[in-house]
Amino acid sequence: MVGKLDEKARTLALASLPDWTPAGDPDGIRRRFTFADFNEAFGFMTRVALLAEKADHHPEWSNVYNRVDILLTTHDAGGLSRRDIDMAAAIDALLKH
Ligand code: H2B
Repeated sequence: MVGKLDEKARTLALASLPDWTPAGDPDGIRRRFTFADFNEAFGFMTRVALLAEKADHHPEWSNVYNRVDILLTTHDAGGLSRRDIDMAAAIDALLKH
């Protein structure tokens, strides 16, 4: 079982993820992704889904045409945990190649 990040770890982790914004309710981080069209957006979602299954850590998300909104929070911990930070970094890495 993974725990919520304490204040110091949280600040440090957020500094390493400049494209993600703290979200209040539920406690987590969010990022909006915009693509050329639905096909690109859904392809991205497919790759995130594979990551999520592998990590057993699943996003709260929505998609409207070319836009994907992702919120990462850890249900088991009731807030932001290391698992969210790792998942955010892995999602960011998908876009670098
Ligand atoms: N995803 C997220 N975002 N938070 C969790 O706490 C979580 C999860 N827990 N995916 C996992 C699945 C857990 O329910 C299973 C049983 O491992």
